[in-house]
Amino acid sequence: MQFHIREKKYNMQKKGFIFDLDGVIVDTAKYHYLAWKNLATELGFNFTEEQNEQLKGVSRIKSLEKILEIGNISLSDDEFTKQMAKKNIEYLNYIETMNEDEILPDVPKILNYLIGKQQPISLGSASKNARTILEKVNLLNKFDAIVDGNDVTKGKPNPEVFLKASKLLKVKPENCIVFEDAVAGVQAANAANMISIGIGEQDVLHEADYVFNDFTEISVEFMEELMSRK
Ligand code: B16
Ligand code: MG
Repeated sequence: MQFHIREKKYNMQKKGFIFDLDGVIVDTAKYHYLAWKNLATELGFNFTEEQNEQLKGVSRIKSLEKILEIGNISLSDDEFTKQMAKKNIEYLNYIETMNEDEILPDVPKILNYLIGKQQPISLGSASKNARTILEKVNLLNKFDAIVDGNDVTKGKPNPEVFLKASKLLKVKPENCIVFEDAVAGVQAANAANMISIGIGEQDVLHEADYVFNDFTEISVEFMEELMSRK
């Protein structure tokens, strides 16, 4: 992205930029997968990388429900809670080793660009570990607001997470732009009446207003155009 060119062509407005975490800022899906896979193995069934795709953007509770469905296993409430806690401990062990090298391409560039343009920025993640991860990769201070799995009662595709972010940023939902890698997240952004930008494959994220493979494909002109919309 070449952010130094073309100054002041557009009349910029204040928008709210909301970033999902896993799959947009960092690739923690691989760590979720390893931890869930080990849990499945212990329970006696296989859990594939393909099946893991269904868990993107989905809360921890819903993830375990889906996995148990795949393995055709039912657990008592107590055992369910125990397994979820165990998975999270293992996941946190993987997170422990994370550093700035794991930030996805051009993410710092786009965050710094938006900060330079005084655009409000929020996180909008389903993860209860979001703050820990942002600290690990040294990005926590880039955000004006953080909304994560600890702040919501309804998971994506419910728009609660993004509506809370818009409130904290003091920007109306229709003036917010969401970057999401999950189908459920794109649906949540659309339900919130926000502009949805899918990060990933067009085929998968076809419900998004725009789709890019990653941030290296997003031009300064595109960002300026978004900010100049009435
Ligand atoms: P945790 P996102 C989501 O993060 C992940 O995509 C999803 O796979 C995970 O189950 C969920 O967070 C909950 O994570 O167990 O850390 O609370 O994509 O919404 O940033
Ligand atoms: Mg995600």
